[in-house]
Amino acid sequence: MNQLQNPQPIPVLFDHDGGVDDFLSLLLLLLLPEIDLAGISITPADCYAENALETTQKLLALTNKDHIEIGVGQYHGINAFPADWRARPKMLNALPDMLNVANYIETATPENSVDFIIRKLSVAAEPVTVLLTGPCSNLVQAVAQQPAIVTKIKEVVWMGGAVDVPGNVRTYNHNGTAEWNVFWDPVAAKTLFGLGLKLTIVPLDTTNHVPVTIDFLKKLAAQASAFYAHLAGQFWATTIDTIPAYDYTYFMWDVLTTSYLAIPTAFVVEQVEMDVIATGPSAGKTYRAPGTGQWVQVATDVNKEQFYSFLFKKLTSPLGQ
Ligand code: AGV
Ligand code: CA
Repeated sequence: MNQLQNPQPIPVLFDHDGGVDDFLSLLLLLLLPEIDLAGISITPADCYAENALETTQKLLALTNKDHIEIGVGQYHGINAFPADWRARPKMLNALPDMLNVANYIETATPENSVDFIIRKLSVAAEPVTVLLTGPCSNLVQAVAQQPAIVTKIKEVVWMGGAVDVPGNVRTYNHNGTAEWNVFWDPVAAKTLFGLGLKLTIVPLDTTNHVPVTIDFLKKLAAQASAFYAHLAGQFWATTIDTIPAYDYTYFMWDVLTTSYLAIPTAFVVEQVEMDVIATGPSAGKTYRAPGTGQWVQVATDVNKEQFYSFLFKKLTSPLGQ
């Protein structure tokens, strides 16, 4: 570790929703020396919780970090993810590298994510960055139950929303203007925007620039003798059949959002007054509301080359470098 560059790792609480992309984000977080992961909570949104818990525990074991505690959410949002999306990441647990993890810690009755977030923030010695790569319900419920924890939140960084681009929800009675993490619980999203926390969103506007490309995967495969590069390549390979159309293209949504913590200067950010539509055919739409909205920091663009090279470097390095 370069002690000069990283004198103090930043404390991060991570809530993810168990997608393949969320696990690549978790792997990246676990490999970043600039981050001190204070806890992981799961939202049962783009996954089934039992699969997501197993993958989370195995990644902790594979990075020698199984002291990190995990919470599992029991709240199910207003608009469920399609079942075939939710089932997909189960495949990760069938990959040889994951089947071969013998000694991982299995928690029989994990703490509820909301209680977990309250507990972790309450005991934090300094304000913590909360990273969300799924819906925001767990955090919003935690703040509703224990408002004092807001003083322990330094910043919320959320993969969510679509500001000046179309959304990615294609479902019955919806007009396509929302991004899925917001749509799952649009009421919570509206609440989150109103909490007055420092909030940075990484919406589809930015993530649309970083698809999972075969070129990137080929480059990573060439480094497959590095264990984590090999593992990440296997994970991404499970997403590649989502490619045929815009709606079904797999992007590095969560991985990009996670990278914001380590390479914020690679992003273009804009302060925007925004609001969320909570119900109806535009439920989950995040929109500019000048004069009436809440101030949100929006990552509107990213230096793609800087992002891909950062990611490549971290995934091909040994643990913690
Ligand atoms: O909308 C993006 C969010 C990200 O947090 N998720 C996937 C990422 O983890 C929902 C999503 C959009 N399209 C998808 C999604 C797809 N084709 N498959 C699975 N999930
Ligand atoms: Ca996600």
